[in-house]
Amino acid sequence: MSTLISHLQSIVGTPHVLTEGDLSAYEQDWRRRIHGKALAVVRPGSTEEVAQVVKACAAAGVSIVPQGGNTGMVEGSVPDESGQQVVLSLTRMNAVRKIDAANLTVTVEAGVVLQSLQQIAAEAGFLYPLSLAAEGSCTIGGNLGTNAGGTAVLRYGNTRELCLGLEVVTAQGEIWNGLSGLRKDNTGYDLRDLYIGSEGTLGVITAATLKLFPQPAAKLTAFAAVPSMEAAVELLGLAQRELSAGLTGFEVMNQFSLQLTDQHFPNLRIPFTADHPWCVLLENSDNESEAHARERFDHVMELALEQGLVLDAVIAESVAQSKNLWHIRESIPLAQAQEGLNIKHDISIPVSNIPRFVAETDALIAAATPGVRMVDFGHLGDGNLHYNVQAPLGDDGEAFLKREEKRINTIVYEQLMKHGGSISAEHGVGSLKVHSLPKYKSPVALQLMRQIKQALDPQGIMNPGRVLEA
Ligand code: FAD
Ligand code: 2HG
Ligand code: ZN
Repeated sequence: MSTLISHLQSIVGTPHVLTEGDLSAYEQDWRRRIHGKALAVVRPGSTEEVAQVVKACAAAGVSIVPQGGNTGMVEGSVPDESGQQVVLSLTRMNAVRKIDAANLTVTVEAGVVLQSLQQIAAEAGFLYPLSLAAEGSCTIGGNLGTNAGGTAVLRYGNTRELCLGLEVVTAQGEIWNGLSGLRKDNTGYDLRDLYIGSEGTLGVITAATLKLFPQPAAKLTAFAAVPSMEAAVELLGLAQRELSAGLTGFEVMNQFSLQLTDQHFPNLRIPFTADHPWCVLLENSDNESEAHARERFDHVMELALEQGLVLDAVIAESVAQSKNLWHIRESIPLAQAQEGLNIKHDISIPVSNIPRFVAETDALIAAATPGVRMVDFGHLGDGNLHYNVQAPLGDDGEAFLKREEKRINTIVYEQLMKHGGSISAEHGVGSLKVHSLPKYKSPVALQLMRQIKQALDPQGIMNPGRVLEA
């Protein structure tokens, strides 16, 4: 192994091969559920260096875990405990290669942090719409690797829909330049879409050409209390009809998720937490003006109040207030983390089935594990719930997970199958759900996935044991 380490040092430079000291930022996942041990953390500075690193690892038979901001939620971005895997950190590759204003595209390297890209796009007069609470540290490579969703999917789609081309280093260390920027290209199998969402198991994404959009003239946010999940779904339909493409966010939060956030972040000034079972955050993006946006939003809220879909509502008076409302929603995962280890279910269900799913599953979980606290929130606008389960008050999170995680997962997953859902909406499979996948995905689909893995990574060195069992 020392030969491989010196070879890697000769490729990327000795300071960029980390083998000692505190490597926990690379070896521990964001949720603090697993702590692996890397043979080395390698930080290449160019696509050519990535290709050479992959070739060196392949020759030595050493597997590679690609890593961006390490904010992934499914234990897919950190090494296992063997001390034999190389973490390939892309964060040094953070250049913006090109903005093509007429083509409405930007080409960036994989290590660019999402928030930097949003800012760079805004400075050039455009919108890059992907938005999620980890945007200050997650990277474009990680977003593509997981096909991240976030809060604007109902209008702009997942990361896959935002990507026009990729540059990839294959598992053999070849460079595929597919940075076309074309909106139409029917020249065979879609390799781009294969790599997107493959969680580092097929190759390393080193750069991407992404779509830009015109900035809306105004964005307004409203926060509304609703009497039930049924009402939240009806409100979604009303807002879609009235605002059509202007509706760019529709998030739901249950009472306990807001109480928990209030408890851990008391400065957030959450409107009406205590009295209502559910709250909804709506965002309206308008191409005319703020006054026009407000007029349309007022109209939606008036209709919703008349129809009993909304019990109380505030419409932000300023950009700062809008940001604060978003901040409340985005603080829920952080509040959950502060409360302790918890069971996460990042699930999707046809919107029409969500009220029944939630009512039935809440009851089943309460009967199986009395006292658990449901932290239920998410992107209702695209049918994605974070249907999370916090240990009963006073129960130790780790002990609770050991005791109950499998049982609760089975209840939730069986319910998802009954209601036409998926066990992973936007976070991916990683190693967290890899053993559940065979039970809940079509055997034919799984077999095709295995064949693709075998064809693109015959040596099995790319992030083994993630997505597919090793
Ligand atoms: P990492 O965590 O480093 O890696 C994630 C996966 O991608 C791993 O399997 C890794 O091997 C692979 N990968 C990383 N870089 C590359 C590359 N260059 N080439 C190939 N594979 C690669 N996700 C959502 O979808 N929506 C949300 O709303 C959302 N909110 C979040 C909020 C918080 C507070 C946190 C902590 C996470 C959230 N996430 C969300 C999950 C996470 O932020 C996303 O999955 C994000 O896209 C991961 O980016 P990253 O750079 O941190 O990737
Ligand atoms: C979000 O939407 C993220 O905030 C995280 O996807 C969800 O913590 C979670 O379960
Ligand atoms: Zn989410």
